[in-house]
Amino acid sequence: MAAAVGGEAPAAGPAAGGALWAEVWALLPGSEEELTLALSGEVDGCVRPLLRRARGLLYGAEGRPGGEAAAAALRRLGDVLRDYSWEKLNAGPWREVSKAWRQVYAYGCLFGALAEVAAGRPLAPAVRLCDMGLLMGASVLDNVLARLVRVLQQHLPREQRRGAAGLAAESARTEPRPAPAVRPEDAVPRLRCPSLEHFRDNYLIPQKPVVLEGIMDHWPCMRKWRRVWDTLPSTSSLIRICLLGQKVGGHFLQVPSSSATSLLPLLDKQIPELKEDISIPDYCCLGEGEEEHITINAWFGPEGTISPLHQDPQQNFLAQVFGRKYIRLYSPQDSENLYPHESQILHNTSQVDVEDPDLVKFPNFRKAEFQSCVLMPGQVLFIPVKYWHYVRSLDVSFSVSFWWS
Ligand SMILES: O=C(O)CCC(=O)C(=O)O
Repeated sequence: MAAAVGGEAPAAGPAAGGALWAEVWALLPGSEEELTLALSGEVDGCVRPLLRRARGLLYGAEGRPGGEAAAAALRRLGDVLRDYSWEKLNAGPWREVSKAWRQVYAYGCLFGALAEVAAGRPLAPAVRLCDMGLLMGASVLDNVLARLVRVLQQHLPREQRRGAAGLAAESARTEPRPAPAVRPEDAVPRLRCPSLEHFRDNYLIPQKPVVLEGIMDHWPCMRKWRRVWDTLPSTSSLIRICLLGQKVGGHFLQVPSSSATSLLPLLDKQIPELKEDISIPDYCCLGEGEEEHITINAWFGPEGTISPLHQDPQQNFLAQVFGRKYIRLYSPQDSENLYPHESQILHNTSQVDVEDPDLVKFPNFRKAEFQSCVLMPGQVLFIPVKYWHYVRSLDVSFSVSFWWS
């Protein structure tokens, strides 16, 4: 099989800008054989031939793939690989998605992005593909997507390069929408650094929500939040994170939070530095589960992002790092007034639009009693297991949740 002649970058597309393509090419293995396409597990039989065909197009039959036609074919193969693996990524709970399918998705993004660059197209779509691969895929070729996006970023026009920090600053300039009124009688109680015993006896055992204050003040991320924005590989990562489940109307999740797209494994994969900047709340030691079984998730969103009313099978500490969130809580005892979806996969999600309920369709919703709060930076909300929660970001927001048992 072909290798790049004399170490030169094969001209995957005649339109590819020489310097950029050479930089991109340097990120890839030097020969077709070295790009092993290794996957961590089984995938459907049709996938490996598709991967091999894409790799063949990239390196070409004689070290010089067929220009525009090859780039177009590579692009189509990238689309097919992404579409095919996307189905697998969304077929069930995120934690059950196999790494091999996430690698296939990452390869689909890689081939798609390379095809864009090879064809000399504008770079923003290639950056977006890298971001999607980083978010939803698993690392391939020594995290080539992270390296590729860094190179592409440098070649983006300046106005598209402003970075997530710029986006945050931009949003801070606009007037935030007022928070919904929280009636004192419905407000979730607030406590400052309660003792373990006090929390256990008054909130954990009776399964009552509470907002805890003063327990995350020492987290380095509270000081370094700007770095959090900056560690994202590109502006579009942030946008993609927000768009993953977001409808035009602003709903973040189309699926319950225990399903695929809501659980972004950001802390491990995308911004591992962040994990060092947070701490597991001490109160988790009151649970019976091991610390390594605590699931930590990061939640980004622009103002208006909504997590529809849903429940989760574990206790939750939702820690607000920056931005504010309006949160409504309903007891599991009210479940029948909340009209959960009937399908198995959405049975933990309510059909009711909490802030604009259709009371003709869902008349018993008015019987459901709720508590609410505006979660502020530095506050941690305890959401007991199976407690229904609805969340709307009032600003660009970043929170970390800890699911524990
Ligand atoms: O913050 C959000 O938007 C959702 C959080 C959530 O649903 C959870 O932590 O389980």
